[in-house]
Amino acid sequence: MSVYQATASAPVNIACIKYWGKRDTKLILPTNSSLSVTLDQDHLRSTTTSRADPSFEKDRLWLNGQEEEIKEGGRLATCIKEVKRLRREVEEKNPNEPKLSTYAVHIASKNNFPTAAGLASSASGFAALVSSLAALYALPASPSQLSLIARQGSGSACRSLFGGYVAWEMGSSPDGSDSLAIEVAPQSHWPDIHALICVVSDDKKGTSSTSGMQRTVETSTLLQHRIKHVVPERMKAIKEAILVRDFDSFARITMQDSNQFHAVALDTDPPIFYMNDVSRSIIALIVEYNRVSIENGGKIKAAYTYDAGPNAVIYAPKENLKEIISLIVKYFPQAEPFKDPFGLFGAQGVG
Ligand code: 2P0
Repeated sequence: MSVYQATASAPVNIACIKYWGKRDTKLILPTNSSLSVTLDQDHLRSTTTSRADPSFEKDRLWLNGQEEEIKEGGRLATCIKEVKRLRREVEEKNPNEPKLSTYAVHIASKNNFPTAAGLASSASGFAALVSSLAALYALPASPSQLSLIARQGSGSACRSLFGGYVAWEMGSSPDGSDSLAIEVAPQSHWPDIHALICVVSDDKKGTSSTSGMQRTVETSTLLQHRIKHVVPERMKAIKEAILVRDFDSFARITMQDSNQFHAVALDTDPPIFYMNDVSRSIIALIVEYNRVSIENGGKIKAAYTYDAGPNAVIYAPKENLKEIISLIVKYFPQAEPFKDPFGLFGAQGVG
């Protein structure tokens, strides 16, 4: 008897231009395009195994060993349904293919980092889920096509289908068919950029991204300005910076966009605070580090960015990492020691 099973894994991505706001909450269509860097190390990944079997009674999913309900019409159910739809197309074209789309699937997924700590676990999770189902069903789909499905699991997940530098183009079609991820450049184009992740807290976050961003859409006037007048220009400029490997521009845009994302969170009613005092102190440290460099005729050496949580991600060229790590350890002596250079609190190559 044949066993139909496949395993896939996907890494976390960290946005430089932030996704925050939906114009369609069911299809997960964003109010602005976004751009991220996918991390390439083994320590921030989701790994998912999917199995189809005629003896299974219903689709089931386990996350880190705990069974999760697959709610009808919910995000998980939508992703599974959409991948099965693509499988049916394969079966219709090739009648000899086993009818896997008619079998229920069992899916087991695990993250090797804290869930919901502002470290984008839903991004790697849904990307790995869609990838493992696509492998199980041997779908002839490109990463961009799969990103259309992963997007419906969690918006930011569409960007984790690619390594390297990735854009999620917001699209304009009401059915979402052009709201997908594209590769801006592979990691190999600019391998010198590293991401240093400083885990300020691994507690679960207070306001989920999903509910927080809709509150922002409903109440923030600053968000409207951002969508219309800021993000389109920034998307162009940061893509250009990546293509010509201009770290100075990449860093300035990344820091500005992190600041504006947290400003729209603050402009939400009631306001949302994701950063804490330690987060802000790390910003001050990076600002000062860059100021001294520029004052001495140098360039920007590091860029901070924060997602929907207090943890800092610092992008920097590899040559500056040692210096940055020693600064952080000096000013935050209570921080976890750097157990290994690729731990949660350590240097990540991107890609
Ligand atoms: C991002 N974030 O671009 C931004 C920056 C958080 C801050 O994408 O509702 O978990 O599942 O589509 O993808 C978090 O939003 O939200 C996020 P849903 P998601 O990475």
